[in-house]
Amino acid sequence: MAPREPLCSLLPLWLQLLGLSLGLGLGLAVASRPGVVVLLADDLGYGDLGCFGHPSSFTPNLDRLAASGRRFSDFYSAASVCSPSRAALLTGRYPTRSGIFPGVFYPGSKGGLPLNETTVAELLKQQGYVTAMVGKWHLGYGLNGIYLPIHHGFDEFLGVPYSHDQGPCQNLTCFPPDTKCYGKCDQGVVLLPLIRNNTVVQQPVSFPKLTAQYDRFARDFILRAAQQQKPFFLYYASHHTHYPQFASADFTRKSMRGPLGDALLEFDGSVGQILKALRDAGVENNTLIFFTSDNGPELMRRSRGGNAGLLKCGKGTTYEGGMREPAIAYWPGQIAPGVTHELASTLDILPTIASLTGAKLPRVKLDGYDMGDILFNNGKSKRDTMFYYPVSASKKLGVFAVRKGRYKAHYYTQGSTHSDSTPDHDCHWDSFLTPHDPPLLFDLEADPSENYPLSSSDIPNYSWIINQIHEEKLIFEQEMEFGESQIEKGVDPNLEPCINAGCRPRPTCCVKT
Ligand code: CSN
Ligand code: MG
Repeated sequence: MAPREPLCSLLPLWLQLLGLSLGLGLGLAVASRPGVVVLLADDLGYGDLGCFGHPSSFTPNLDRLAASGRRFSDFYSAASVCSPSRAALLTGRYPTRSGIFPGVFYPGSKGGLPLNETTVAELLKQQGYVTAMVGKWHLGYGLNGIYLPIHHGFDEFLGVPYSHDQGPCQNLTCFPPDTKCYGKCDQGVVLLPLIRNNTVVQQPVSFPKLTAQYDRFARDFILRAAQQQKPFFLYYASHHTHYPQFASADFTRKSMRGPLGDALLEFDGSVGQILKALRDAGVENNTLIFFTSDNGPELMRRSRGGNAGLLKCGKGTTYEGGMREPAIAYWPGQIAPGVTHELASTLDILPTIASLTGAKLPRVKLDGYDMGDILFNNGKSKRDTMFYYPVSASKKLGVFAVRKGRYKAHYYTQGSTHSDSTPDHDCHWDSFLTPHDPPLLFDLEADPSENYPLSSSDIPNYSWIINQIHEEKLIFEQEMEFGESQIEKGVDPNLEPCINAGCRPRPTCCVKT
């Protein structure tokens, strides 16, 4: 019997060619659509990492990303607390536009990130990406979890919908793993829920086991995507190093820096796990990793909070320590190692990823710029300004500070409870709202610590600089449209996530042991 003809030789030549070109086209398209991983730390300050100068932190994996990737010296989040900062990261828009002010979401918040906002996950889904989020969300839960990540472009979610001090944590094992949590957390609300997609699967979460679960979820997602030859987007938002500090047994008492150091070490371990998963999946050289933090350190927690390094104040303020963050971009073979002093922001992540993947930008006002030139050509930033809104952003007061180039002008300053207990009184809650006319002017290149306000006797072009900044502020504020506040919609305790639907009495019945 004659050997069977291979199938393709039975097909007409034009069909074979079509198949070949389709296959090639798809292959190229897949190769040109890189994996994207965004790693976000919580309340981690500018001075907290070894690669940003901390003397007793131990972060070997992040240091490796920094050594083989691009480290940013002048990278900003768009807010000094969680919810607005995360909204900006995911949408590329100042959180005033999406209504994420004042402050942060609570377990029973009625509002959330509006569903008509376009997230980077939604953009990437349109490009054929599979998408997942793991960790802290903090952009609302709402009625039956209507604001969860799975309603904002993420195919899968495993995590906690808000901060882990926004529940009674004193009964939970925390740090070290066999002891109760140190310090106070919110009372009178449900125990902290762990959510998979939109189902509460554990309440309360087990802090010492949480990170291992997250890492396994992330690894499974990456390996599955690679196996299916799908481009993927992973948003890993760790609870570390937000208060109260916790770590699993493997990381407890392993750092030189106490509870925060151990929590940071565990976060760094997750970075190592992600790198290993990418390597095992064979996609490390086709994946962009971007690491940063959501806001400055919570100095009120003393040595259990983070550290802003040489920057002034921390979380909750519009000083540099509140919003300038450590950041690293890593992509072997695509991003040359080094440090960039170019101005950049979490606002720029969406436009950068869109440009990288050929995604169409959403047809709304965006506040971000493509960082491609900084990342891939060691070039200049398209960003020249950064606007600093306070936690209680209002149309009436507008922006508190503006950075343009090397100069920063403060129109208002205000301390914050989140930045209490440092020696600098300007940071504390009882440094009340103070207008400055003319604004306090600092040269952030010569004086990154904002120690020495400039006057016309310090620099000859003082008035010109003040005028330039003022003009930028006017234009920006003219174009700023405040969205309806999602946080002022208030709270309804019945909306808090509960593992026993319909149980009474709340919140205590929402527990499964
Ligand atoms: S945050 O920290 O969510 O990381 O910003 O856990 O501003 O009222 C901030 N706040 C609880 C928190 C409350 C937090 C606030
Ligand atoms: Mg935070």
